[in-house]
Amino acid sequence: QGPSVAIVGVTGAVGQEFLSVLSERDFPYRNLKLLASKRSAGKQITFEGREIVIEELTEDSFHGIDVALFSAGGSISKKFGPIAVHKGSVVVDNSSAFRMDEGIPLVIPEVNSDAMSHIKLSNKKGALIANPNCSTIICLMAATPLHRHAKVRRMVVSTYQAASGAGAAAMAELEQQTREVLEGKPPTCNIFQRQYAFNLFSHNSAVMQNGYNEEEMKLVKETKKIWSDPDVKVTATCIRVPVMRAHAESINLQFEKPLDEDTARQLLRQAAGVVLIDDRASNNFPTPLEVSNKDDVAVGRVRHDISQEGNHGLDIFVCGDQIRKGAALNAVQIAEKLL
Ligand code: 2RA
Repeated sequence: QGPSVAIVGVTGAVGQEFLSVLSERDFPYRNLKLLASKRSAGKQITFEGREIVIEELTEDSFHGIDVALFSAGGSISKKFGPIAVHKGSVVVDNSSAFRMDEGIPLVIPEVNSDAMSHIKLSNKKGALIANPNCSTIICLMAATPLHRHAKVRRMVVSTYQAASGAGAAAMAELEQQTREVLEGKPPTCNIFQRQYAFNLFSHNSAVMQNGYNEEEMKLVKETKKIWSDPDVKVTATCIRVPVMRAHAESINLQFEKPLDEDTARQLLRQAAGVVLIDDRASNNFPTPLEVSNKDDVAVGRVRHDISQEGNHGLDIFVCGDQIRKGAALNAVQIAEKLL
């Protein structure tokens, strides 16, 4: 008798990926409730050979729900997450609403599952677990095995983020603009109010007082929380690039202890959820296309940082599927830890 599961935001890109991942991983749900806005209520979704009717999300949606996977934006999570917890559900929230709250576990299962070890469905008690931001997940999947071995003192991250991070509409607009530009037509700019096709631009999140945007500050703050290391120095520059659904990240690391390239490669080869693609002879390294729709984060360009003294610096390049490991897969892996 597995858990009863609800998906909040089932019509979105991540909501749809929740369904794919639950099915592919044969998650042992007893029943499945699909929740979305009034606009989508009543529509049917074919899942595992049966028709499921989407229900409108209301305060009464969580009776008897053991696990509620949320990906419907921060305001929906803020309003309905606590209601679900009060009804006894364990909420896995993909929004940023609760990530930095004291006492709310922010979890990448391969990295810090101990942060949620006190939460089990058998406790029959509601709780909320936050899914980190996609660019944080993808970065830390690669950086953590190295951090555990040689302790990162400083991390510099440059991200190249896919359209999917801005939602299904942004993916559709990228495709539409690409066609329009190739046909010599003016690009339709509704999502980003600028041409996206054949272009790139600073991440579309708000720029804060310190000149960093919200996406960059998520990487900085979430890394410190997930590593339980408030002193680690992190800086980031997040860029939106014309790629559909996988993020790429260039990561420079400064370690407390020496770490040579070969040891780093060995650690990455052994890391769960990571695949090493690091073939200098054929100039073959991770690409967003090759990790798209896949679970693993790919790491390559592993090299000693020649600008740092001794063996304390390393550069790596990482790609990961933003909708999958960056959101839906990570959340379902958290749910699996509850069983
Ligand atoms: C982005 N990290 O890629 C965000 C998605 N939540 O824009």
